[in-house]
Amino acid sequence: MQEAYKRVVDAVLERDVDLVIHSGDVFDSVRPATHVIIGFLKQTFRITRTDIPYLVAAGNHETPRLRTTTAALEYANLVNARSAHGFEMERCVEAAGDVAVGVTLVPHGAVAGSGAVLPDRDADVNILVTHGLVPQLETRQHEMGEANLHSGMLEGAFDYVALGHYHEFHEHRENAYYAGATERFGFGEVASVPGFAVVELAGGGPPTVEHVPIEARPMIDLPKISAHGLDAEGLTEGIRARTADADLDGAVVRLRAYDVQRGVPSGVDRDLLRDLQRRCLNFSLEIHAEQRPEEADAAPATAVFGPLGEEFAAFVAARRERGELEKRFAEEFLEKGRGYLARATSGEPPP
Ligand SMILES: [Mn+2]
Repeated sequence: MQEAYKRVVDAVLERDVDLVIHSGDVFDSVRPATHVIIGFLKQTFRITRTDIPYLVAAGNHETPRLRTTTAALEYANLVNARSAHGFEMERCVEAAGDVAVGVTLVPHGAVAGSGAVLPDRDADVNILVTHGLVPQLETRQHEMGEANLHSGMLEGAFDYVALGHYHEFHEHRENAYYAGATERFGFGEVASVPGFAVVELAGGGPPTVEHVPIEARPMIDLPKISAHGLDAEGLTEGIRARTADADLDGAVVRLRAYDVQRGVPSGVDRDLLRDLQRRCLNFSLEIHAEQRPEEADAAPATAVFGPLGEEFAAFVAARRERGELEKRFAEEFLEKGRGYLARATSGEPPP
């Protein structure tokens, strides 16, 4: 996130913009790590210290479940950005030269409670910023806790609607766009182009919207392994062959193996996996018992084993052998733990 956001700020400062808008999910949680918050504030201040207004409406990831919890996004206000991160819509008017820009921020927490949202009549130009899925948007990217934006909310006569949540740059209407994410967040997005949008509003006509790509971390989906008849040594060799000549340093890498027999994954060479974990930003080895990718994709991800999964299985097995865990509890514990690890690896939130 850090590098991508810095690149966006670099690119924004190269252009002569009047206003910067973030349409949500600045952070991936209500309580992000301190270095993540500091990185965000440092970069955001590079914009606000030049007196360019910066406005942000919180997304689902950074919105607290309880109204009494403080969202980390509130820190943004300390560097003179304006963040709406609660459960109410917020409005303000910013000056862009001699133009009064009315901005209406409807954060994730206020989406459900907002009826029709109307522009500010006293402003020259009106922008609505909100976060959620628009009706009819066919997307594979479904998340727990996301909000659907009802069409009534988007029908006010705004000059521009800045939408957040969907990770692709996408035109919903001629005046309503998703800017898209600045990073790829999973292998479903291997083909997407991270970036941001530059919007030009002139003369009351439809806005001109340009998607500006930014350099992103390489994401590599290695050719799949068919592990039919392979033992642990054979699978190790398969992994070695796929990774030996690939340029994986600093990349997010996935390698999938199908038709893998029981017991084989635990025998894969650990030094090789450790080395791959070191070289890649993230190396994920997906082990599937199914013979074909389509079957595996249809079934829920139940069998994702990485070094961590093996570690956990070994932990449970050792405690069972020592008699510290009762058989039924150990089985349930192992199954649940594996489920959590698989979901964490796939980036899905827990149920
Ligand atoms: Mn979101």
